[in-house]
Amino acid sequence: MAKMTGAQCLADMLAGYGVTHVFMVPAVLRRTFAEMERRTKIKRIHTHGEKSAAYMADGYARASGKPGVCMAQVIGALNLAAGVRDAHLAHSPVIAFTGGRDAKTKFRKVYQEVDDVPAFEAVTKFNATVDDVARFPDMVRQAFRVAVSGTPGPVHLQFRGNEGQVDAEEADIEPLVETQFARVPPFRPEPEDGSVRAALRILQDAERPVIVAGGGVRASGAGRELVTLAEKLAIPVATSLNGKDSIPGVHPLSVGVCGTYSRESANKVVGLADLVCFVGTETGGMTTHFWAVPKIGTPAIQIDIDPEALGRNYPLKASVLGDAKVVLERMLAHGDGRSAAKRKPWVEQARWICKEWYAKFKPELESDAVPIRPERMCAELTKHVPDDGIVLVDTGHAGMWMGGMYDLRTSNQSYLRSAGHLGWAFSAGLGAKCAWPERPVVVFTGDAGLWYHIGEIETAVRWKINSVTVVNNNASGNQSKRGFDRVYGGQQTEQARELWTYRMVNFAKVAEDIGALGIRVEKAADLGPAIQRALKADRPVIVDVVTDIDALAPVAVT
Ligand SMILES: Cc1ncc(C[n+]2csc(CCOP(=O)(O)OP(=O)(O)O)c2C)c(N)n1
Repeated sequence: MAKMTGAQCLADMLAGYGVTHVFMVPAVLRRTFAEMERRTKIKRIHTHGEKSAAYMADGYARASGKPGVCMAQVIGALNLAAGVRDAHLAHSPVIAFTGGRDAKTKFRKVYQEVDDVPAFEAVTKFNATVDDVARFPDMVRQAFRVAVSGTPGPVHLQFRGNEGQVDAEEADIEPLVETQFARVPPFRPEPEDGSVRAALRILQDAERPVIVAGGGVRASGAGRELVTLAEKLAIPVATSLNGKDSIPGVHPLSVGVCGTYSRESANKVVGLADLVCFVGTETGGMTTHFWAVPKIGTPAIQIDIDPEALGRNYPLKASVLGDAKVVLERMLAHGDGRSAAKRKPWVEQARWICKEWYAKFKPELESDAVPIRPERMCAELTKHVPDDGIVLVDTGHAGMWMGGMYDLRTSNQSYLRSAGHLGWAFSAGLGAKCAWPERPVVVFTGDAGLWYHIGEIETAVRWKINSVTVVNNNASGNQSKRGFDRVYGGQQTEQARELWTYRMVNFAKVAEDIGALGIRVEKAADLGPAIQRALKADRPVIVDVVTDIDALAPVAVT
């Protein structure tokens, strides 16, 4: 083994694992950055905040399946931890590096220093310190292994020294790389044959079954197998928000997103089902509308790679432990297509429920109203997002509008959503575009969501990260309107609006000033052409859409 510095070793290992971009606010691992320039082609994306750096790494990771790497020096570590929280909630393989305490000086009131490690505990699968340069190879390998294995998730490594100066030291080390752990999934655990057959028997016996597909289907790359099985056995498919791209929304068996930020048709179909088959979903509160859809007690079966997920929230008739793609392949191989005939009336009923939903919302989806209706924005995006587009959606109202009203048209389109943090989508979209420069990336966010990290427009311009961000600009966080009406006993006071409204700002102008392309849209008829122009611009674009402050998304039905 040759002597090398930690910086040389880390730069070589990141390149070896196929990392193309890292996202950070300096100064951390400075020597590693210098070695990246000398030894690798890795792009070092210097952002306007650690939280947005973490979101970019998260968008990069979810869009590509490869770990996204973000970094902060000691004073930015908790900002970074805050940003890693969404990756944790979404099971996204983000690797966070921070600078941290040195044994020689800790407890002496070192400038900017607190013990940051505990803050990462709640939001990571593996949270560790690298105290000796000799540990670079094994700790970095472990970071990649943990991030992508099983149910993926974030990892934190704190390097000794407030800026991780341990990277300057030398040791006899080898930059070992295990490429198997360079992306999700590193393993495809085979299910027990008996468990597959037992689950399949229950599924085939059911007259009104529904599949609820989650983000685990995307992690496994099992969309095609899911749709083929649903077609073979004639089973409607609902998805979680995180699993929305498991099946195109235009597929005849797709009933939409179920749960809280959902489509009425999905909740109705799940509610009527005599059996629910959960695939790669943690059956959390959002997906089940706090365990009301389906009701606890509804017969259920579940497929997951994590044994602890099986049966956590719904008692099961059968469970299958394994990789989603492999399990669904096995079910397809053993499945009896003849059992589909008895489900014809059920599939027709599900289709009818979907048509009923569409008829109910058609006026808003096609509305020409001024200010523009958000539903019309969703319908225009359904039409204009290219066949291989990646769509990223913020939370709150953005999650409700797009979760319920937007449809993927092809299985090559991707849909990624904030797992709860307002302000995630714009930055995550930049990360996704770094991972897929050749695919169109379209972000949907509210104005409150954009404000969080609006400074990253400059990052996009500086690095030519050409995502398109469509802003539902109602000069407010109007999702909060209902909540404030409620606490004021039915109707809030005029003054209460100060709790959720903002100044109306022209984000197109702001974008232009920073060097991006800004397009302001005030009429619904201009939306489609604006999106098309943005997609062709080959520049970072903000499409600022002036919308109705009184438009409220429909609430979940049970
Ligand atoms: C970090 C964080 N803080 C607070 C919230 C609560 N929250 C959810 S939606 C929302 C307002 C959303 O406003 P905007 O993005 O403008 O969309 P609009 O409701 O106007 O459509 C807020 C404050 C959150 N989800 N995340």
